[in-house]
Amino acid sequence: MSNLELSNNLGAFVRSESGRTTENSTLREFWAGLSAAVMAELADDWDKTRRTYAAGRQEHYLSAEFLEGRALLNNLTNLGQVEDAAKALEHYGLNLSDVLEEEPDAALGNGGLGRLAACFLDSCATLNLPVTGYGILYRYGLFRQEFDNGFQVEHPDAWMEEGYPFVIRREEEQRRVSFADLNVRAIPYDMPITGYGTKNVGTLRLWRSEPIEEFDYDAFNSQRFTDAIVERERVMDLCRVLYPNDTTFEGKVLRVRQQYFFTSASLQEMLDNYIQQHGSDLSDFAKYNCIQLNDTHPVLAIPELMRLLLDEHKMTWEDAWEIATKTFAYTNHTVLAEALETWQISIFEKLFPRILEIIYEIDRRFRAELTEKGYHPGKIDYMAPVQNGMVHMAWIACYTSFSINGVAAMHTEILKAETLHDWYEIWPERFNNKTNGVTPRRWLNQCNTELSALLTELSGSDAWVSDLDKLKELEHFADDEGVLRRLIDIKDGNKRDFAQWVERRDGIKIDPDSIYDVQIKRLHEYKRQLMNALYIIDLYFRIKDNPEGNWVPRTFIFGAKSAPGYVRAKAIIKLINEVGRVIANDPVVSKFVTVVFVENYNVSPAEHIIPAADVSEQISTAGKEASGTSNMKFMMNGALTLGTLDGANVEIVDAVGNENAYIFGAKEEELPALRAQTHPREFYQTVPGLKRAVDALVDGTLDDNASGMFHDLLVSLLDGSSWEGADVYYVLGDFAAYREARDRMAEDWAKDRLAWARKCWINIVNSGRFSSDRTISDYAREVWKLEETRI
Ligand code: 26M
Repeated sequence: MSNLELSNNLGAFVRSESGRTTENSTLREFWAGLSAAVMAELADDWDKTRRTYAAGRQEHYLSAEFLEGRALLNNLTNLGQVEDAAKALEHYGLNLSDVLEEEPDAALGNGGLGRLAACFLDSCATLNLPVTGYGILYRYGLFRQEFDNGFQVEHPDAWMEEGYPFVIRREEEQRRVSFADLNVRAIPYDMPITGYGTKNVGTLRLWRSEPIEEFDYDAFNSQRFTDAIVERERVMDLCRVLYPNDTTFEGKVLRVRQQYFFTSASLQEMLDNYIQQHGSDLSDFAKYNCIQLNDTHPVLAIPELMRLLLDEHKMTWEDAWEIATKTFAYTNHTVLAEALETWQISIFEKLFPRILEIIYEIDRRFRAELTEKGYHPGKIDYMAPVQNGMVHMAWIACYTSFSINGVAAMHTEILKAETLHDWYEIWPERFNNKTNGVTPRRWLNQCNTELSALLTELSGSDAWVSDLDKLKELEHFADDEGVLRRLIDIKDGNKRDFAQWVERRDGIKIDPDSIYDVQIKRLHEYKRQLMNALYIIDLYFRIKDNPEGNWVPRTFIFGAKSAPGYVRAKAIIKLINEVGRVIANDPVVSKFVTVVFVENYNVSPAEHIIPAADVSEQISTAGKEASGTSNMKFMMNGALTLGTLDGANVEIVDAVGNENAYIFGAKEEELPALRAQTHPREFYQTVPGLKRAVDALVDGTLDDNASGMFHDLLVSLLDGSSWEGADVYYVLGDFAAYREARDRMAEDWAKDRLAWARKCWINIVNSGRFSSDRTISDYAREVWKLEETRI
């Protein structure tokens, strides 16, 4: 569609959305109309891409979560129609960025794992790779967070209740999924995934459950009307809500139903497509199909593929197993023991006895194979798919998959040495690393237009947007004062924009001339937002001690959701809000310090926060954060990392050099000895500032509204409990090093903005290896064996 066409057509699309004149249409209806115009524009190429991909080798990305965020700007950019859209809207007296802000975030994911899946699809489209994402069309995405007196409260996120233009229902491609007690229809809703500089349009297919018959007419027409309605709701329940946990596993029946539902529907489609394209002999299935399992959430696809091949397609076990072991690849995203999925056998018995039977057979053959190989019975028991009345999803994944990967070099090493050590010993060739990445389209080109314009100007083209390694050629500008001054101006502009945005959104005033120090990620003890808060409390006291001191003005920015049942994480949210309140009410400290906790943190707030950040807090206990991905988004946007040697931080420092990051704290391999050496109470007593900061939790400085929450935090640091030791995450142990590094960082920033900007520049131009294009190229070449396929 040319500029002229968009201008001419927009009104019609808007009127068809609103059923009113354009004068009387709302901003939201303009958003819907413009989005509909974009969908119309994509339709032909999308169709063509789907048909082209169906014929050749394909990769299928199975994930319970896709955290897509907003779609309109991304699609307009990829179509090269941002300017046209802005002009078309101008005609109606409207501003494109206001219209864009009308779009709800598609928050069908919790955090890192779900957002990674979204970045991956973006890269697959851009690289013309025949990849399709499969997931669930949750009616309610991740809960909407509100603060009530500083406490997190959760509200439902009915993100598509008013209609959502970026998914198309494909009635004719529905499948049937059967549970022992329930049969449902799976209806696909397809979302187009556009790429940069290509006409290819990939697909994210989200399944929604519906009753087999619109109503049970027998019941409906008899005295059992309400039973019919209730039964219908039971089916709709399946896709009702995204589970908001991202660390601790909970064996909820509805959750495992969701997992089976979307994996079964996806596999049925793959098999049907194979038969249509290549005939009914399925022996070459693995030649044309590869399935990546995004953590263990879709691992039921393994026994389900076996069931379909055995029962529906009458294959022998050996032939079916041969296909399964050549088809599946598994990605692990965590080493936290409490996150590993293990389901009670009794649940599987009730929901899908045939699947359980198949799992038992996998288990029997596994035990036989390892016994044959001469392994110790104790080890076999530990590694077996079924043990002690539980089904171990990760063990099924490891046994079946031809590829097992971690998400950063350090994480993969920990998998090999610890979490999956026994598997590594037996099948070392299966293990490989794929360090995560993020899409530079959304996380640089779209969210930071000024910096992007500078990069395009200096490199003479926008080729860097789909080849981020090109930025390396700009490294020499690190010694060009003119360029560094422009970088400083751009950052200052972004900081002013953010100050405006946050004031309008949350009513908080901040000083754009202060250093913006940011920690945005899910709230978890291992991520140590508590250590960050203790630093701010300590700083508060230090400023009160010396109000005339030459304090660097600082804005501490947080964004984080806690799992609704994670009591200690919720206490930390309350604590940060309370620290912010106390500081805001202090006439002296508030001159230098502001704490902003951005409510309902999500993808679109991140797009406002990251371009404005000076400091990127990546402070997890070493060994706990598998990779991290916000660390990559920050460096791309010229923020400096304040971090531990954990996850992908290790590779970031490797890329930029020690002098261009602020690394502190205990290393993973040092932790056991350090813990044995010093009791947390000793740190508490001796580390400068620490006792006073910790005591503030309980001495009346801070108010937890008599909930006892802050006292519990103090106990967790100093004493632990009957089930865990004191300071499990080494907050007190790392505090001194954190304080030193963070103080030094603020001073460096205030002392010499040019030297600081130089470091930022080095970070930006060395972010190429953290593009998800690099990650996806590696998967495509080394795991998926996938060729670029242009339409
Ligand atoms: C499990 C069972 C029931 C309900 C929910 C879950 C669940 C959902 C999400 C468990 C874990 C989930 O996500 C974990 C996650 O996001 N891990 C992060 O993955 C990122 C991408 O690889 C890494 O960068 C982060 O380090 C890692 O914490």
